[in-house]
Amino acid sequence: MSSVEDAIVEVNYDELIPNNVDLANDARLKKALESWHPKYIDWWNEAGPEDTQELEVYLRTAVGVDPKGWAKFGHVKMPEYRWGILLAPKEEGRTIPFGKHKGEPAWQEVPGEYRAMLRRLIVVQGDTEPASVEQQRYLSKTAPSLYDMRNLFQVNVEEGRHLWAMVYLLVKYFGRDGREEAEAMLERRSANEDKPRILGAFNEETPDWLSFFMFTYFTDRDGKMQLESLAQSGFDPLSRSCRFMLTEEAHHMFVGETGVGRVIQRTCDAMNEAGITDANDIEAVRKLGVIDLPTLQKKVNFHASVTYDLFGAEVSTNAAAAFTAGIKGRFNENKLDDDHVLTDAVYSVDRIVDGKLVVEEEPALNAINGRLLDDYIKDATGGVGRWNKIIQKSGIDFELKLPHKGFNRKIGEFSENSVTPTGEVISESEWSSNEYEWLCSEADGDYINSLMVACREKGQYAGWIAEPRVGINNQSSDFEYVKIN
Ligand code: BYC
Ligand code: FE
Ligand code: FE
Repeated sequence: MSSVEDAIVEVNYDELIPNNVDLANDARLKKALESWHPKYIDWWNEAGPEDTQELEVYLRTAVGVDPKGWAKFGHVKMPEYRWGILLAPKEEGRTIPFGKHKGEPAWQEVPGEYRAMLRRLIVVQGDTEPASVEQQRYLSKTAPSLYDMRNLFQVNVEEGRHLWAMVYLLVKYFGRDGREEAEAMLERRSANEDKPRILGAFNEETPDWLSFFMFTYFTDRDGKMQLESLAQSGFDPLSRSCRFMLTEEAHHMFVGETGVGRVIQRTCDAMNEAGITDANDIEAVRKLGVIDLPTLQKKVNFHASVTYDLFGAEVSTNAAAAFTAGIKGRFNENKLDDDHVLTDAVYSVDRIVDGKLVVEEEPALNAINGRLLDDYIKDATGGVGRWNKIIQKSGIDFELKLPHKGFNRKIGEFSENSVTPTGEVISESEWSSNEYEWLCSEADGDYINSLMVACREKGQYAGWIAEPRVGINNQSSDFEYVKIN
């Protein structure tokens, strides 16, 4: 690639597709992306946020990739949002950081022997992005405030941009089959029986705002872990794409963590005002029109466990092959202190043998997914602790917990067993009779739904959620985040 490309840090907005990849000088790529663009807009209008074409939304748009000042804010209509292609700056002399090609120069083109593997990973990553937008299609109707509505749309347009990032890689580096994969991204639909999205969690519903906040806390965090592992890739264009995507991802998890935190705050405040001290008195708390803490725990159980499944089987030869090939690394690979080849290393894997939880050593290469899941669980613990601080400070006796790794699993070591949130192995019949102690029942869902009424006045917030402490981009909480004409 030319040194011209390396020098581009500012994004060129004069072109139809803003980019820092010197699109103007790559006629074939430009043509392919310009023909994909209208199909993308059709998809957005058909499957993206419903009836929102005329709304003017206070969005950030990436205008560069300098970590200190990469975004600008302004009101835009979403179909006119400038979805662009942005890569983190190239690191001169970068080498492949792990696997059997460790130390060789990073690949600037697709290595032939790993083409199929690389394409598969890029397609899986890309598929999740539009899937999440589809899952969130109807939420704006019941937004608890303009501030929240704006955050939803911000997440949506950036997930759209993440799709662009993967489509760029497919179209630029994978020729004809890459173009076919790019089309297929717009054809699959979340939860569609005939052409579902690829991974389990992305075919689940996001039926209410509590689910949205939990999703952005738990499932966008899988995005963080996976993108970080792909950012280590020896295939440099993938690494650079993912590094920039991670910059945007932080806000998605912020929306989730603060969203759940505000729900907790409101519940605790309402309980204190009413003089209710027993957090488990669900009936009394619900009479206040707020979400009781045990129901929040059930939501945590659901979203955490379906997200655990997104790591694939803990022991996986696919993951071993991708690591050895230098295509997908571990979380923070560059900060780990070992040989980064792992030929003789071992890793502890939790599993069930004869009905009992045991820990067994596996070759570390085969346990790459298990390790990433463990890293994820550690990463997800922090925010749960901050939620508990809110409860504690309110003087209420209740503690939220992440469910055990084996709870409600459909994929991997625990998929054949029933495990409680605290990690007890139980029979199928015990599971069936207790399932709704741990996961939301239809009645719980109906209750949450009954609270979902739109609040569309500036500075107004629905009764089940506290106002944010700070607004977006230093604006106040009663700023007109969305102009509804
Ligand atoms: N559902 O050896 P296995 C994000 C399949 S989220 C359905 O167990 P492997 C975002 C698997 O595909 C991040 N199928 O696992 C968040 C394979 O099928 P094939 C998304 C599943 O391959 C919020 C077979 O089972 N990015 O960005 O080592 C909003 C055996 O596979 C599932 C990535 O995931 C499942 N849960 O790992 C917006 C990174 N799990 O190939 C966006 C790219 C496994 O035999 N993907 N299977 O037909 C990967 O690294 C890997 O594909 C996986 C699976 C980690 C997903
Ligand atoms: Fe994303
Ligand atoms: Fe995200």
